[in-house]
Amino acid sequence: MADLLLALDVKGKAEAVRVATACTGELDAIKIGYPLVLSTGLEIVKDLAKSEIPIIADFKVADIPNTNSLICEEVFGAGCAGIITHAFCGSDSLAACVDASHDHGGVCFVVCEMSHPGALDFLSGENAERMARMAKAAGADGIIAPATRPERTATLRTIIGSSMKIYSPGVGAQGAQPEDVKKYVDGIIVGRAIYEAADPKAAAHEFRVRAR
Ligand code: O7E
Repeated sequence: MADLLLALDVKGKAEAVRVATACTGELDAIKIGYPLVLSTGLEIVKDLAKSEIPIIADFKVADIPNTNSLICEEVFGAGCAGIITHAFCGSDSLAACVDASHDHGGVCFVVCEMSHPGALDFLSGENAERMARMAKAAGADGIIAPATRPERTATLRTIIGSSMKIYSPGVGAQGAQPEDVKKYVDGIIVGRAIYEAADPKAAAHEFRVRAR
């Protein structure tokens, strides 16, 4: 049984609020990232907060420890409940992000293996497994692992155990189905298949039911 996270990669406040409002009652969290925040500013977090579900900032943080901490301050100061970081900058950068998140009462998720074909160049295999171990050692709240490669997500689950969460993108537009991964993960991340649907609420409802 997995939660449903909407990847709200639309542009502008009006469209973001339209989709989020349409999906009221069908989502467990909303993930915002560069496409939306660069078009609206971080104030969009306050507008989306009316939906009363957690807002997770997908900034795939990847910098030196001090910069990562400063990014976390802004994200949590704006009202986000969580942040998503990369791990490939190393254990000190990752620790800074995890610690700053916890200092602000938030959660930190770590990208380990990505969902797209190009992930096989670097962000997969042994590298992903090392990053999953690093995420666990850093005290992260969870990892990101691909719905498009469920067998890899299953492997990463064995590394992190059951005390950390896995959120999994790739369902819908990238071809994966909720049924492919729901037994390995705590949440599926769905973007285009919901926000581009003629009826986003109906689409969200169907994904939520299928993820259960
Ligand atoms: O393909 P869509 O439209 O369903 O959108 C998927 C979303 O998940 C989109 O925001 C993309 O940036 C994100 N994502 C992936 O698609 N693949 C990954 O490997 C990782 C992410 C992601 O969200 O990383 C942090 C969670």
